[in-house]
Amino acid sequence: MTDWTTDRAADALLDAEARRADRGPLTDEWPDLDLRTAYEVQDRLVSRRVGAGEEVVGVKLGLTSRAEQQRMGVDAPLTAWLTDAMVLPAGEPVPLDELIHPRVEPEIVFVLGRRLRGPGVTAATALAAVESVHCGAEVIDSRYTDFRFALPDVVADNASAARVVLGSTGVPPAGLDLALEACLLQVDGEVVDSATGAAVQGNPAEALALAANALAERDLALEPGWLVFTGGMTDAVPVTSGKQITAEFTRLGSVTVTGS
Ligand code: OOG
Ligand code: MG
Repeated sequence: MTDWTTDRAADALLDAEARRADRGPLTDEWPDLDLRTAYEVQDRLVSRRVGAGEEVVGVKLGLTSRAEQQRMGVDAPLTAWLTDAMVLPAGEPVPLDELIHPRVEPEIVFVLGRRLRGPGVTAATALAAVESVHCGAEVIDSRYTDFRFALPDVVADNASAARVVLGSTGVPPAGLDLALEACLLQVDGEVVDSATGAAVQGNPAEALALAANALAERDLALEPGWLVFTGGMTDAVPVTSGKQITAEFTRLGSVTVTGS
């Protein structure tokens, strides 16, 4: 028996975020929390946000690259929700006073031109629904102490979603080789990491297909106009006051995130 419910878990995570108070993993207190129930917590949490006036603007994938999976000790990709309140306009500093322990990671981002609904979506059919490809940066901010969690914990926590920054240059997918698209991650002008799109499930289009097929299992689809953040290509780096983190891509331009 447990006193935990999906409602109570969603409240606990929203409360941790609002108070900027990190907490222990849910699974410490709710060891039976399984993945299915964790997605229910995630959905509940996002319904609360929508009830408070936010709008869903897309999805993010998490743990699609080995770099991210190894760091977290978790070996499966997951999906989570993005709302308009999470979108940080390019050039605006990360509001450190609203976050717990934010980290930044470079991502390849799709903007959808058409609805994409699984099952059976392949990388090729997924790309056909894409209007433009952008570089991006995600600011993750786990509500769990030291980013320590098991897979159901991070799913419930909406995959640590906090802010997303979309690069301003949109490139049509035709003519891009997203597996070869490279990214240099720089902190205060120094290269600290690099990766290509192949780090993300072999190709970010595979991650997009994965998202469509995973959502279909819950009878959900990716909608036209939505953003899809395909997952960090490198390990995420902490963003602190005054620090400048730039992700520079081969064909997709660059995006810079600065700590306020
Ligand atoms: C989970 C979120 C990971 C990504 O792109 O892999 C993620 C976490 O590491 O806190 O957003
Ligand atoms: Mg991410």
